[in-house]
Amino acid sequence: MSYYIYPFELKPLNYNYDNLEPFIDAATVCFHHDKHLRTYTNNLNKALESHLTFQSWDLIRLVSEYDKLPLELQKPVRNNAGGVYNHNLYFDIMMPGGSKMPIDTLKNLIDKKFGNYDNFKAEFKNIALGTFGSGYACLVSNNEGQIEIISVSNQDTTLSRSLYTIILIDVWEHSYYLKYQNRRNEYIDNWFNLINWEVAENNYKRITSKV
Ligand code: MN3
Repeated sequence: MSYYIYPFELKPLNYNYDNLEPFIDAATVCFHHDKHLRTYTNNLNKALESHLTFQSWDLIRLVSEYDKLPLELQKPVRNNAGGVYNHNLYFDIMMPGGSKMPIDTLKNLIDKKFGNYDNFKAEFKNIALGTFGSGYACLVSNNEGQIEIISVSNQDTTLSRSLYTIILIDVWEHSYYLKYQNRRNEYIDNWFNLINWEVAENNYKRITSKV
């Protein structure tokens, strides 16, 4: 069992369900991780169960190259490998109480691109609010290490556009509805308090050292 290759295992949280309160409530974290993410994980395993050839593809390859799979596998892999990949990033990028501000390289890049952190937050929030239906807003880097904010729909990932995610927010209703109902706006504002900028910085360094 592994988090990154078949048979996929549910990646545990680095915190307790109630550690993200008051910004995200314990029930939401519990359902989101233990039910929603578990379902994506189980469905991904089910999709690959009878396809021995593709069981050796790791999670990154599955989400990046799903269009090279046999037709009947493309949709289940796109949705479920995407679901596993996006949720692992989402849960990993949060920490109890957050770490307040970007650090080091990302701080400089954000200041350079957006002027300051408040402007960055405003633009990120706009993209998250403007994501129609279900999806994610993502801060990404391209191959040259240049950052931008984009939106992806459903369980699409930034990898299929050769962009690499540094942080992302899940704006599917299941990520906020229990506490915020239709107030996606408030959920986004509060979510900024949970970002672990050290993990973000490490994500960026991993991206730029690899490419
Ligand atoms: Mn979700």
